[in-house]
Amino acid sequence: MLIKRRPGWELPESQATPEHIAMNRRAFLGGSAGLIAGSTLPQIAAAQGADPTLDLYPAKRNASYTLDRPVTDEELAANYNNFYEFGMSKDVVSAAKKLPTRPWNIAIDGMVEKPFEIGFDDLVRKMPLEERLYRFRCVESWAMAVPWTGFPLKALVALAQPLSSAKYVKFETFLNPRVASGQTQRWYPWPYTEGLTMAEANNDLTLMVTGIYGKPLPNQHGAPVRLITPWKYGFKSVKSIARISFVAERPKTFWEALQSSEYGFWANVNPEVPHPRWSQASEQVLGSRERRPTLLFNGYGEQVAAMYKGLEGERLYV
Ligand SMILES: Nc1nc2c(c(=O)[nH]1)N[C@H]1C(S)=C(S)[C@@H](COP(=O)(O)O)O[C@H]1N2
Ligand SMILES: [Mo]
Repeated sequence: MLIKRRPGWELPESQATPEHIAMNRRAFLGGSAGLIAGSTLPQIAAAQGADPTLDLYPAKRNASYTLDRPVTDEELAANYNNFYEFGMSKDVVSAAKKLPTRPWNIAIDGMVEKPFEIGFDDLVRKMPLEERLYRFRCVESWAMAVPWTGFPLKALVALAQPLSSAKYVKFETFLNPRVASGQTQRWYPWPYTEGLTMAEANNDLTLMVTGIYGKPLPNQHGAPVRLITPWKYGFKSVKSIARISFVAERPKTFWEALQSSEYGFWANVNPEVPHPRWSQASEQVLGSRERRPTLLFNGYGEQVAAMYKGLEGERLYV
C-alpha cells in the first residue's frame, strides 16, 4: 500500500472539515456578496472561472449517517485515487485536471417517458443536496471514511420517469481518449460502465455525489458527479457520469467485462468471500496502521440486506 503523505487521521470528525467554516459564499465573493441577487451568484462564479456550484457548499449534514471511525484526512483521500481513465497508478491528480467538466451534459435515456439531456448545473439545482458521512471500501482492501455531498439517486430516478419495464439503471463515464490517456488503451472496455437494479437505485443510501469535504468534487474524485453505494466495493461508484440509461437487461459492467472471474455485478462487501487473489476478512484503514475487520455490507446491512433475499444463488459478494 503506497501512502505518500504524512497522515492526519488523528483528527476527530468535528475538526476534519475546517473549510466548512472558511469557504462560504461571502468569503468567496468578498463583502459585496450581500448586495448581489442570489440567482446571479453562479453566473458571476462562472465568469471568474470558479466552480459555478460553489454557492451550494457546504450543504447541510444529514445527522442520521454516523461513523464508527474518524473521517479520513482530506489530503490523503484526494491523493490516493482509482481513476483508470487517467492511468493505473493512485496518483492521477494532475492527469485528471485535463478533463473539462464544463459544460457537462448528462443524457438520460432508455426506458423512460421521454429521453432528455440535462446540464449538470441545471440538474444539481433541482436536487436536494445534503452531506453524509459514509464508510468507503475498495475491493483492493483499503478503506476510508468520507463526508460526501450529493443527492439521493431516487430523486433523479423520479425526474427521469422510468417505464415499469425498466429493471436496471446503467451508468457510463465520459469517453474522451484525447484527454484521458487511459482510454487509448484499447483492451479496456471503455467507457467505464456500472449498473444497479431499480431497487438499489431507489435505496435511501444510494447517492449521486457532487462534492466532498464540503466543496465541489475535484476531478480526481469524479467531477462533476459520481455514484456512491457505500455497501458495495468502490468500483461500483462510477465517476464523472455522462449517461444514465434505464434498461431491461442487467448491464455488463467495466470490471466484469474485463475479468468476470474476479468482479461481478453485485459486488456487495462481505468479509467471508475472498477475492480470488486476496482475503477480504479485514481492511487497511487509509492513513493508519490499523486493520479493521471487514463488515458485511460494509456495515449497512440493516438498510440493504432485504434487497438480496431470494438471490442467494448468485455471486452477490464478488
Ligand atoms: N470512471 C471510473 N470510475 C471509478 C473508477 C475508475 O477507474 N473509473 N475506479 C473505481 C474504484 S476501483 C474506486 S475504489 C473508486 C475510488 O474513488 P476515489 O478515488 O474518489 O476514492 O472509484 C471507482 N470509480
Ligand atoms: Mo476500488
